[in-house]
Amino acid sequence: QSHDAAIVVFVLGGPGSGKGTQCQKIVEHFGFTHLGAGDLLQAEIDSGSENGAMIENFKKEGKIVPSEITVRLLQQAMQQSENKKFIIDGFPRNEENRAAFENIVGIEPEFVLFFECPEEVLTKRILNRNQGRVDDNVHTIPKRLKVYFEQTLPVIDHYSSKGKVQKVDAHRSVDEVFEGVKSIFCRLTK
Ligand code: UP5
Repeated sequence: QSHDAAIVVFVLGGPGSGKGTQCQKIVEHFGFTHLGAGDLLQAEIDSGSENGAMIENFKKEGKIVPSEITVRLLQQAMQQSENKKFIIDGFPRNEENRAAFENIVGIEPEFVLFFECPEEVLTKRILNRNQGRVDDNVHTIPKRLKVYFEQTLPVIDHYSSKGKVQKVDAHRSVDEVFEGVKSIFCRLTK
């Protein structure tokens, strides 16, 4: 199955900025298929695959899993889907991720949805979540934030320089954030 006609939107923002929460609402309202890079990696851990233990160690340390693994999972999920419209959440997290996706999958995003949120709010949200994630603790959160600032913000800058970034203030209620998201999707995906 060819993906020449696939539409991809990347969703980026710090850990806890609300990417997953908003992606669920985008699926309901705009008929996209949601591919959470972190969710696909977690499914690999849960399946007990040979890479699972290695992936879990990266996650515990807040480090970015080697691109070939994540890109392969994303590509498989896209090929298995009937849909041609994808929101890819939490990816690309560094320049290497970005280059690997462009080289292997060969698709440029329509645009990049970027959730901006103060660091203290991110930390509070993650600590409040309390769902037993291996990386939601005071040891890993600062590492996740550091990786985000040092490695993911440059990816956002890259797309910004191409005029592709749609920024949303994520420090508001879920519904208020979605109002912003909705107007962007109405404008750019019709
Ligand atoms: N919440 C959400 N919106 C809110 C709002 N507006 N007001 C108040 N509360 C709000 O939300 C986080 C929490 O905040 C929830 O409790 C929610 O109810 C509340 P969520 O929607 O889950 O935010 P999200 O941005 O998705 O947060 P998450 O922690 O999942 O983001 P991460 O980017 O850290 O997680 P991800 O799963 O993408 O990655 C985890 C790890 O996997 C990475 O650290 C890395 O080790 C690895 N990874 C890779 O190596 N490569 C990849 O490509 C992807 C992941």
